[in-house]
Amino acid sequence: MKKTVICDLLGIKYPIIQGGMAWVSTASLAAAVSEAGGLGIIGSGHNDGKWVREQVKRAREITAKPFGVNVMMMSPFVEEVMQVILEERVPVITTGAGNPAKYIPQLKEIGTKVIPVIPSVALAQRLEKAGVDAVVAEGTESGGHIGELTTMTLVPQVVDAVKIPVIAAGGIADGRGLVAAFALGAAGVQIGTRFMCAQECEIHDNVKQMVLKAKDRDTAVSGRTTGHPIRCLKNKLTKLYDEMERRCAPIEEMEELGAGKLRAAMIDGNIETGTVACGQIAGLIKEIKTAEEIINEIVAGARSLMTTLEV
Ligand code: TUI
Repeated sequence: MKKTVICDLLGIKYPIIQGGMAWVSTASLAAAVSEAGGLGIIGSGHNDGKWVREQVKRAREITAKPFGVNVMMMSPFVEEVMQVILEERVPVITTGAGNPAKYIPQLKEIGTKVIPVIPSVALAQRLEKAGVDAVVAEGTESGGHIGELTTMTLVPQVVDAVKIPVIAAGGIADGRGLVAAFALGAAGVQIGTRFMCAQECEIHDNVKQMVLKAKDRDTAVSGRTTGHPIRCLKNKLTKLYDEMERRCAPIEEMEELGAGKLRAAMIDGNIETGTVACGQIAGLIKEIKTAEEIINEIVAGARSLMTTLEV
């Protein structure tokens, strides 16, 4: 498999990063992905510093390989999560839903690589100036909190606008997606939805089965009117959001409705009334496999495609 600058930067075998999904990417999944040669990421979501420290310790019991933590910048616990990352000397962080610029100097001081997830060229350029090591350019095909541009349009524009490595995300789940990302100029991929169906992923089985059953048009975006759009599998909750958006319900009412719903889906298995954050590529995922099988399949698929295409 093609070694890229991302492999050297992060000390990994394959340029495959697992998305740091709130309530989904616990130590079990992250460590399994890292063991298999990718970069596993613990998704801190709205969890506190204590939870993050426990997950980091659990991951270190399973693997000696590098792994990262995703920091959700809208979380009320950002400060303490960053503190734990510094104390535990986590080698890599990704960030979502905001701008991590003010934390960069401290993180760089201890050698932590900082890789923000960005939805636009302007933010990629701003963060390059602030000193980040790479960016994840995430298209609107992704699950969870999303931007507007597609992966196909965002990735090459970011690649042309910055000098740091760009990792493509959004709509990628197999070897074809990895090769397509290389063709767009990316040095690697971040994959979320596919890893929801990894054996080591600790989410409720109801969610895994819902992803396996999903077809191409089964996701919906809720909350465009609130300024925090989120892509999920369609269910009773997304229908309720649609109805609220049509009648221009107050933003506070919609945000209140969303509170605690991601946990309700991912942990408790409430797939009709919870937030089943999921990307548009769900329709491609047909089986539960181990993280190692998923990574090996992506790498083998990309390898044979690159030979056929002579790239
Ligand atoms: O962060 C994500 N995806 C997420 S976070 C999440 S947790 C959640 N839980 C309940 C409701 C809502 C969210 C679920 N999924 N992806 C990375 C991402 N970051 N996508 C878009 C962005 C982004 C958006 C704006 C990054 C930066 C940004 O800029 C803000 C600024 O300060 O300029």
